[in-house]
Amino acid sequence: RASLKNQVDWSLYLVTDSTAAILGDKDIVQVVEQAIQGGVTVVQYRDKHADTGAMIDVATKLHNVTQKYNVPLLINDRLDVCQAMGAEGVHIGQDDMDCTQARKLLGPDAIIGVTASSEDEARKAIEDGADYLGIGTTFATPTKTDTKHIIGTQGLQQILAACDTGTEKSVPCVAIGSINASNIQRVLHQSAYGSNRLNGVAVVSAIVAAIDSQAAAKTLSELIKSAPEKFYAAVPPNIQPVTDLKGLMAQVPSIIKSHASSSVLCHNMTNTVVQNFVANVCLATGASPIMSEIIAEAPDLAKLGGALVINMGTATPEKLNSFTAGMRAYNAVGAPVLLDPVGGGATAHRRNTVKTLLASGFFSVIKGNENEISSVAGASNVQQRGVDSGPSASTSEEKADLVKRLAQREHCIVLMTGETDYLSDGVRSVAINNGSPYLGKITGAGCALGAVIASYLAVHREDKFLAALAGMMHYEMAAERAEARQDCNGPGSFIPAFLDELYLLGQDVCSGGSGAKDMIV
Ligand code: 3NM
Ligand code: MG
Repeated sequence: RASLKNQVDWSLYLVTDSTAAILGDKDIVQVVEQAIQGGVTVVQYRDKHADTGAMIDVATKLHNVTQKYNVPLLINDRLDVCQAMGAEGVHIGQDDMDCTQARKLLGPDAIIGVTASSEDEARKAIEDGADYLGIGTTFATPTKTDTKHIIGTQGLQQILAACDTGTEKSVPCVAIGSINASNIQRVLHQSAYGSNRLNGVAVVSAIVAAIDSQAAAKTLSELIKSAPEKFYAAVPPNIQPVTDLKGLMAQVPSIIKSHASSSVLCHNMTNTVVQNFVANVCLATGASPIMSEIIAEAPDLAKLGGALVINMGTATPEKLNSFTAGMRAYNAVGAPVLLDPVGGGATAHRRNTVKTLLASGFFSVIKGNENEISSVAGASNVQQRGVDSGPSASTSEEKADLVKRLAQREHCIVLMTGETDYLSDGVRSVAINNGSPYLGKITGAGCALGAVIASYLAVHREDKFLAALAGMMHYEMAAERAEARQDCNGPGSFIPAFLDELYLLGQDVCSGGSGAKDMIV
C-alpha cells in the first residue's frame, strides 16, 4: 500500500458508475480493465446504490484487476468496504465522513482523497491531511445532478492559485465534472495558474458510457500527453517581463518579412459589412483570406496551417454554432483562434455570447476596445455569489493591469485597442502609441487588425506575443505612412493609400527597423 501511495500517476482518473444510463449492459470489471489498458492511471469505485455485500464483491474483483496493472483502487465514501477488501484508499465528499476521522480509521498508508469546490474546502482538506483533492464541479454534468457548485475553469484556477495543491504544490489535484475529449486540453490549460497545473482529470461518462472503454481512455490519455505542446506555449518557457524594448522591436522586421511571403490562410467568420475590406487587408499583408462560416469545412480549413478569426458582430444562433464549431476545429489541431468580441458588453445577448464563447473553447488572442475587453474580463463561467461588475479601467495603469490580468486568467494574448494599444501575454506587456486617426474613420479597421494579428500568429508560432506585436506594428506603421502621403486627404483616399502601404511595408521592411513611437512597458 505505502509503495503505491508514493508513486501515483494522477493524470487520468476513472470514477466508475454502475447505473444503466451510463454503464449500459457492460460489465464494470471489464470496463475498468480495458480502461486501464487504454491509459487510466487511478480507479475509484463509486456506487451509490448497491448493498454492502455486493459492493465488497465488485470491489474485490476490481482490485484483482487494478493490482495486476499496479494502479491504485479507491472506494467512494465507504470506508467499511475499503477496510473489508483492502483497497488502497477512499475518496470522500463534503457530506461524507470527515478526513481526519477517516485517517484515524484507515491509517497513514491509505490514500485519502477529498472533494473540494472552493478555496476554503480545499484548504481545510489539505490541513486535514488529504493525499489529493478532487476539485469541481467543473461543468454541469448529467452524471451527478446534485452537485452544488459549478466552478468552471476559472474556479479551478482560483483553487490552484490559492491553495497548496497542483503540480507545483504539495498535494496533487484532479478536476472533475463533464470533462471529455472535447474539452480536456482546454481544462488543463485554462485552469493552470502560472506553472501550477492540475495533476490530472477525473472522468466518469467519457469512459464508462463509451462503447469502447479502451479506445476512449486511449484518446483521453493521448490528449493529456499532447496538451502541453498545443496549448501551454502561450508564454514560452523562461520568459521575463519586457525590459529591453529595442531588442523586442528589433525582431519585428524579420517577422513582417516572413509573413509577407507566407500566403498563410486567414479564415474569417465575420460580418458582411467588413468582409471585403478585411479580405483586401489580408491580401495586402501577405495572407490568403477566406470568409466562411460553413461548419462542415471548418475541420479541413483548420488543417491548412492558418488561423481563425471570430468576429462576434451579429451573433445569431446559427452563427454562434459556426463560431463554436470553428473554435473546436482549430483548437483540435492547436491552430490560433482570435476573438474579436464586437460590442461585447452592449447588450445582454452579447454578454451571454461572450460567456458561451469563453466556455466553448480556447482563444489565442482576445482583441477589443476598452468596453469590449472590460466586458470579457467581467464575463465568467463561474456562478458568482455576489454581483459581478466588470472591472473599470480609466487610467493607463488600470488599462494595462486589466489587460495583463485577463491574459493571465485566459492564458492568451490580450490586446486592448484605443489611442494607446495595450498588449500583454500575462508576463510581457507593452503599450503602443502608433497608428492614425483615420483608422477610426473607416469601417472594419478593428476587424482587419484582428485578421492581421491572427495570421501573424499562424506564421510566427514560436512566440505568440511577438507575433501579435509584429502584426500590430505592420498595421499601425502602414497607417502612419498612408496618412503622411500626399495623395491622402481624408478617410476615402486613406483606404487605398493604407492598402498600398500595408503591401509596401511587407516588401520593404528594411527601412530602419521598427517605427515604434512611445512604447511603454
Ligand atoms: N463528482 P462525468 S461530478 C462523481 O463535482 C462526480 O464532485 C463530481 O461525471 C463533483 O465525468 C461527478 O460523467 C460526476 O461528468 C462526473
Ligand atoms: Mg460522496
